[in-house]
Amino acid sequence: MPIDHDHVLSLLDQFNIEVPSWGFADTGTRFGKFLQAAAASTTEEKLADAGVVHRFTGCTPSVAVHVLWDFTAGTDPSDTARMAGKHGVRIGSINPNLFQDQSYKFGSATSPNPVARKTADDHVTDCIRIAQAVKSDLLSFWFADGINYPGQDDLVTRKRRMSAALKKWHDQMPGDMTMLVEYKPFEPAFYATDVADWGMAYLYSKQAGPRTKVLVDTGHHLPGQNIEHLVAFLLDEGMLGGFHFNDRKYADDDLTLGSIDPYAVFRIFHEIRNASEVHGTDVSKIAYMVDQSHNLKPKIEAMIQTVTTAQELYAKACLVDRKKLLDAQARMNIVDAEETLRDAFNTDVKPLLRKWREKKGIAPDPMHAYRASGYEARVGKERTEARKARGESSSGSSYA
Ligand code: LRH
Ligand code: MN
Repeated sequence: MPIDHDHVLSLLDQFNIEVPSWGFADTGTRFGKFLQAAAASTTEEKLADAGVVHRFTGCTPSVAVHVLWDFTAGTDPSDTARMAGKHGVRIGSINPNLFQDQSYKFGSATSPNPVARKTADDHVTDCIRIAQAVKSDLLSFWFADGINYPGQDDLVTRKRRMSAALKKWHDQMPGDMTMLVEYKPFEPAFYATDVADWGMAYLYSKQAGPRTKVLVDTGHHLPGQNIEHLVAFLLDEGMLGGFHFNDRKYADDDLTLGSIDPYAVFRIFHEIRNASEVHGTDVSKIAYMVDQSHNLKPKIEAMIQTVTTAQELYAKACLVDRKKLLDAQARMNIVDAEETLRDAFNTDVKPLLRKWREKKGIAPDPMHAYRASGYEARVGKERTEARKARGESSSGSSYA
């Protein structure tokens, strides 16, 4: 099948990926955190690193921020938006933090403790204010809410509290803002999580209001879950809001995209292209975001690797010969149908991406160009000095 390069190049033009501020900071597991000299500690350093990734990849114009990790109480959030602009990026999705406060021991919006529910409500009100100040139109919710033991709390009462809270926050948002509901089967709760799977997130979103969609974090599924199937389902329902991309072998490992199962990511992108090209579904508003913790890899290299891998797998999905696929499906010829996907997946798209980068006026090999820039060594020195000057040994205590 002749490859319509221009078609794929124009689809790549629309394929922007949002990077997480917390992906540039020192992160770890409960067993420890390995520090990197070049790790970002301050919000400005995280935005500077995001700017570097955008400069070398050309497709990461926005940065997801986590309110308690990236905004200091009492400071003007629009300063952060200006800072982002200085580094050639903009503030993307606003992530409320409804899991770190001590009052959230039994949950946030679902907690039997009214103090926790008030803390959560006040925080979300603040997040909506910040979103308006930085001109972000995306509020991205993840709830650690859940219980650890059977009988610990009434699951239905918690469900009703969650519905009421999401409905209130939906109606509180200005009309141009959308909110995403991210589900997760477990961790930190280890018996029941209040937003545990796509079905619960779907219903909570429907009940909250028309500007509420489901966020699929690829690491938030029990082993064996067919993620591209639920993506196809949510898309056809008009309920897919976005993704947190990462990879995993076991649980919410937050490894770099495509490092374990690139074909799985390709299959997700295939369903998105299929929904658009075969079923006419509007896929233009899907928020493609990365959510990873780079505990061992150099953080900016891990992010560049992730973004270029996502571009490659998306370009491959754009190459699926859908006319041939539909014909094989109609003939119920399984092998021919599967081979149309494998042909696309096995196509080397690096030449196409080099052509796309050439058109964008950026280096053909982002990783090579970044390494040649010497950025990591330079900021490693600067930030080690800066941390010393601030009397910090490492890049701070919080998660990111
Ligand atoms: C929870 C999660 C959520 C974030 C956090 C950094 O596991 O995926 O999206 O807020 O990671
Ligand atoms: Mn996530």
